[in-house]
Amino acid sequence: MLNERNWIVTETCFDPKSQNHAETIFTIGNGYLGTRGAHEERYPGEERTTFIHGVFDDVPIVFTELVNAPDWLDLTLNLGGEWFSLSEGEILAYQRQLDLRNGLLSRRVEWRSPRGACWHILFERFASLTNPHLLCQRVTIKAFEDTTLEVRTTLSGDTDNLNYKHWEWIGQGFGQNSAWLHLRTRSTGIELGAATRLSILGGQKLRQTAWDTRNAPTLVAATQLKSGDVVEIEKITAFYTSRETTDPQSAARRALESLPVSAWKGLWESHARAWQREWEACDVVIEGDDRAHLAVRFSLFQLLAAAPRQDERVSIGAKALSGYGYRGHVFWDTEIFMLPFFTYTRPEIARNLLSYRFHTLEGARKKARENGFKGAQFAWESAATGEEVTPTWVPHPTDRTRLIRIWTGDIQIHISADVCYAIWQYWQATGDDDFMIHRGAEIFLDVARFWASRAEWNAETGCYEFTDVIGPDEYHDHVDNNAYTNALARWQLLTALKVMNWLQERKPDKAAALRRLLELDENELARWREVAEKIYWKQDAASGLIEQFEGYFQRRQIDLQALEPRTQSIQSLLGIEGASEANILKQPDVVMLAYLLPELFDEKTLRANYEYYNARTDHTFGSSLGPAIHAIIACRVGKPDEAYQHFLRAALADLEDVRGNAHDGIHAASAGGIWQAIVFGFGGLKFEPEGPKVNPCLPRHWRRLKFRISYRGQPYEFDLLNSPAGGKGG
Ligand code: IFM
Repeated sequence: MLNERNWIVTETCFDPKSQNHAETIFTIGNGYLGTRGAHEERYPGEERTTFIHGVFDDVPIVFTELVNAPDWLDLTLNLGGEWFSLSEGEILAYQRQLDLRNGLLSRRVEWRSPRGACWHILFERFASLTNPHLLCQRVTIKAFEDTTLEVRTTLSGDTDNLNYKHWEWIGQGFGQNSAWLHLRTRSTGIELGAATRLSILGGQKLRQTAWDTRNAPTLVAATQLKSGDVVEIEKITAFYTSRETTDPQSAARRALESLPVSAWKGLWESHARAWQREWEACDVVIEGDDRAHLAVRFSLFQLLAAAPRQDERVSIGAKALSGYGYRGHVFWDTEIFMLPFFTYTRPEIARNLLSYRFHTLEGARKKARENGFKGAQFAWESAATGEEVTPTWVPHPTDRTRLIRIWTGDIQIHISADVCYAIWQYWQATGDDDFMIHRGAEIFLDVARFWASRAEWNAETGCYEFTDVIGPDEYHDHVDNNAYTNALARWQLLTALKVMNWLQERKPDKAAALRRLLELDENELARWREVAEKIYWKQDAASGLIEQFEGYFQRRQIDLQALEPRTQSIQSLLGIEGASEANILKQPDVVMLAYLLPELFDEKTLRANYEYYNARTDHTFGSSLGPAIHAIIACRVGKPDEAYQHFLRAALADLEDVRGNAHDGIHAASAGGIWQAIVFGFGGLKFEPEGPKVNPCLPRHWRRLKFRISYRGQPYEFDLLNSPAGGKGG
């Protein structure tokens, strides 16, 4: 059994000012949906939000967004004639806890009402991992006088996305102790069926009624209590959408009808067992650093809670299912930052996430075509169809009369290689030939075709170039020959040729079918090699420095240290233009390349580039994707203390809100990066021909680091003990 140490995230007081941050932290989910940790009763400024994977609808500016589903949390209590609220009366005791072992969110409150009556209330909820359509709530109430209790719950279809409404009403009705609602998204026409059942167990039942308010069917139950009575309220809600079934409304009602009168216990037991199995595959143990240990488990919990287990047509957005940030859009964050965690611990989930890219290939082909290229160009921001959904213009953050042009959707092209990198990594780690044959190869070949058509021949330099791009470092746009993009493009083209050769040998009929489908001939394959071998690449022979893009070394030199202490990013301080003219990076670019393609960096090159770019990166307020990668490379150059500083920036991004933006949702890429920092940084995991090997570089105060992976179908556990002197462990 998993003991309690470093498994529980706790809140000890109710602070309305930080409630949106707390909602993010207390998000629960089951891979089908995610629900922010809003309270059962309502408070001003709250963002009570549930996102269901794949339920997107059109919206101005950001094109499409995940839709806020009907609220399943709503439950108001009338206690002896007074409405329970943390803003009224007196809070005698308060503790909210998220148990990461099983995703149970509980809140224990001792409350004295304005009239002076005392109540003990325990709220509990979980989103079933065994049946992801079921959402469970229980409220246990103890009365200290003879009194009445009334419970109201509304299944409201009137939810919005930050004031934008997506749902239209189709119908509603009532069953035995239950209510149902049938809705449809306005533009995409996705139907949702929701049903909820309310039961009071214990007390002297007085009445149970239903209010047929349009778009807000409400159940009301009342009971009589004696002093000392403990009563349990159980509420189970079911959601289905037309993405899973043709009749979601009946499916939701049937799901409730098949449950016993008291369903919590049975649902809870199978749910808790399912979570235990999840952790058996991936738990990380750190001894000597409780704060980091909890933060790591929190990150893994949030990734697991958002991981689609039954659906291969969805992926995990930049904020997972925990907030409005980036509106549910999928970036390279998934493939490069989150996916390794799944590939090496839950490969079936990694397969689903990669299959999403296969199912959205048509969108990527459309993007390439519309830009005048061949093959498949993946969207920088992707949603249901794979078409580009990056907003083109967004309002200026401080001056509302101005708009800012966002270029990432036009020219941040490295994502197409990143997707292939993740496929390759998955294939190497799992040996899942079936995936490569039926899905991966097609993606690889069509992306190679994109790169070859996008490359521009420069007769003067005798090189193929990629001009006018954005590399990972988004402080600099419209740059030429970004080292990361060029190196990943070369890797992608050469690896696509390897994949083609392998397929020809292993499955000649499939290779022939793909050649026909994509109209690929030998000339085109030969051109891929020619382009790959002549891609622009510049490295200073003496220093080993790789220039991030042409002209980077001439950008205005800024001394980052001289600007400390700061509370803003370099882009906020200098403005968009100012940051672009300067040599400061938002996030690792050459260092990112060193992580993904270590074979390009000998020891001297790695150290030189790490030192150089590390000093010029906006670690604290630049991108949250950066610190975990810097931590890994700091380990590789033998700097565990520096690695630990970087690691903490990533690890505390959500729990301690070090960037001040956790209210928008969790930093899911950073969460995945944290796992990589543990395993590939501090653990020093590498895959040798004989199998996985570690070369640890533990922070001095860590006594022990334990983690598990799965490699080629075999489980491996690494148990690394720090030597008393620190640094290297064994
Ligand atoms: O994908 C990232 C990008 O690297 C930096 N800006 C935020 C995006 C979404 O997380």
